[in-house]
Amino acid sequence: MLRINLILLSFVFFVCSLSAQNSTNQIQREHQPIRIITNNWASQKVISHIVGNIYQQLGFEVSYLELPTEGQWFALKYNKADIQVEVWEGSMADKYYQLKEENSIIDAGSHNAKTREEWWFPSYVKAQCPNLPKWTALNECAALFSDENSGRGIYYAGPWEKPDRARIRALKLNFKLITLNSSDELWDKLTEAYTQKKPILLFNWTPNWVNAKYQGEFIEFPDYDIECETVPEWGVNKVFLYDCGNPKSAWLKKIASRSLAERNSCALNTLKNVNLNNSQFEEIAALVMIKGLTIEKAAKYWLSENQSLWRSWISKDCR
Ligand code: TMO
Repeated sequence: MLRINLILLSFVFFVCSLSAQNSTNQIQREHQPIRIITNNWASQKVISHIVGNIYQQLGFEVSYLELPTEGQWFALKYNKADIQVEVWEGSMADKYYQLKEENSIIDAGSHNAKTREEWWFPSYVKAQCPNLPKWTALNECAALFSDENSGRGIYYAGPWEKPDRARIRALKLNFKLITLNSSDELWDKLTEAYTQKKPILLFNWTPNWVNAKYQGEFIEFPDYDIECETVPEWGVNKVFLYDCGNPKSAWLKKIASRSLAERNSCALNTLKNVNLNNSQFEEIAALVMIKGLTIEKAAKYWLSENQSLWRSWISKDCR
């Protein structure tokens, strides 16, 4: 009898300690820092810190993980990072659809902002190349964008995933591509050219701060179509893909890891509510790029100026 009681007692003890351990695990999981991915352009960094500050106000620990856009997918899929606040259709749709399809990421909804990522030139170039912004003007004026005697133009790209070499080939453009390592390097090139009124062709996007300071236009390539990227016979080039531009009114999404969705509905649902429009994006980027604030100061300033907006994003699950 005593022996059976002892066995029973130790069994009860075992079960209790198991469930105690389970709930500590759960608490640890819930208190695991929310790992926010920061990329390499201004609005993305500031909005990451805006969301990070909101999470901290809600009592979460936050950490920031700086990653190039190509590196973020692995981190989200394999539970090394939790959120990305700006996923752009023009440069990231392929990877987004792939990971969404295999159920490796959570779509946390779109911003109201409509986006475009495309080749861009300052308006003063039109004086020398009046058929711009049409893409066929690029070959007529390639020499203007050249830095050598070859007459071959230069297009400056940023470190984002774009099939620009394929497009140059498909549209038979007499251009070479130079990839710069950061948005800062792009803007340095732009500022240098702009102050001397020299022709330049570079990657740009909207919403962005650039349009508030420099006048310019996107190149009008043949309109984007999904078949342009999948059906070689589509478009002006019957053999090669990518004979078109990027979408002109594209989405801008937030995404989260499955881990975050499992461990924290307050954090996930608050992210789902985060929503900015084009002019808000432009203002946020300008705080850093025109007003010269640091990323964290820009985030704090924006939060102090937009209290009722960001408070409205906090999910009911958080109370
Ligand atoms: C992803 N980006 C806004 C740099 O084109």
